[in-house]
Amino acid sequence: GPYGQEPVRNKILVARSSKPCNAETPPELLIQDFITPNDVFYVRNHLPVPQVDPLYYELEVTGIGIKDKSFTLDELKKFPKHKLVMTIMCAGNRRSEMNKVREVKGLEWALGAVGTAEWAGVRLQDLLESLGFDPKTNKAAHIQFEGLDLDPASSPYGASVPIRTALISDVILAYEMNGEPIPRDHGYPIRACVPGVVGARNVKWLGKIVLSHEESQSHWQQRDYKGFSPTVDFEHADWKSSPAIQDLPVTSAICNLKEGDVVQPVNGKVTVKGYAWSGGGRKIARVDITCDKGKTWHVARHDPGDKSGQNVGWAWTLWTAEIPPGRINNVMRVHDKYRVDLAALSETRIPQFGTLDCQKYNVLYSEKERIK
Ligand code: MTE
Ligand code: MO
Repeated sequence: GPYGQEPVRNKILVARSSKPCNAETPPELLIQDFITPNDVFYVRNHLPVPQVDPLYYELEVTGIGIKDKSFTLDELKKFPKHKLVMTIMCAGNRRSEMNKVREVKGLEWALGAVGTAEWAGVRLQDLLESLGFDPKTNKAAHIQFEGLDLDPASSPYGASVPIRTALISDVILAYEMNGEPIPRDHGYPIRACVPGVVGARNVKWLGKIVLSHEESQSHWQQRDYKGFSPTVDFEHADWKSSPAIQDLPVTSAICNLKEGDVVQPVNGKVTVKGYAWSGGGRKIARVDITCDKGKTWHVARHDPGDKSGQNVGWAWTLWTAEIPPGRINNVMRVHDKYRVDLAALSETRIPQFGTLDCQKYNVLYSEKERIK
């Protein structure tokens, strides 16, 4: 069947569906390192993973104001190689927390549909300029990306981003992930890496790029990945009335503690760890955590991030905070240990709702600054 050629996967990933494969990183592995190893990076597939022979692979590039051309993998690798340290997050990340507020359609992700890698490949702008693209005169409004994965009616997965996003940000067409050829699950041999925008636009198994007046007409651009008023459900959404999600808002999640965990303070403190990230290149300036509904705040420490200093805002911040448990509201004392109540450990400060996007429930308040 169509799922007979799936790659072998690390069993440590937490499965959310099997055909197609959707699986997330366990929380303790997310915060282990700034860079998420390839074999534990979350997998979000809508369709079977295509089998691509690198010898026959071609990337077709076409559209407004450029010469049409198909590039082989070798031709793509002849362009200057650029590196990009980038976090990718699925719009549905943390939907299971949102479901506690109001049930929504979609996979039951916990907080592990996110990860950070060093991607390397060709800058989209370099590739387009080799085809005569001129940013000053070009009339295209959108860049469409098409995957080589096909639905049962043989339509490919597709998405688009506004041309401005593609040119002001460091968009690359990656052939490497953390120094290795991109694994099949993550888009072998070429993947569009569009930093700061929702995972869904980072098209894997890239087969075609189109410069167009229009957005991608694919199902995933037009009738999915949009936000609506809380009372609108998936079946009754007026899809044309809402724009396609691009930048994601700021979010922050606790990864080392679960609801109901029993912890023993060390030197009178409980350690809390997690990640924080915002779309749009808005680098995390600070993470604050409250245990008393916002009366007092503890400033978290940023963990050592990308050593090469390449985290210009496209990647997450891992953080650690030490909190005196005595001040944690509603936390039950069990002898000298404490039972964790995550609702008491955090505040919802970033209300954001959509049928598909999440109201992030277990959030810390994160300050952010725009860097671009
Ligand atoms: N690209 C193709 N061709 N097919 C897909 O199903 N899924 C998208 C995006 N790119 C998808 C795709 C979604 S919704 C997300 S969140 C990311 O890829 C997931 O990337 P990952 O599996 O490498 O973590
Ligand atoms: Mo996604």
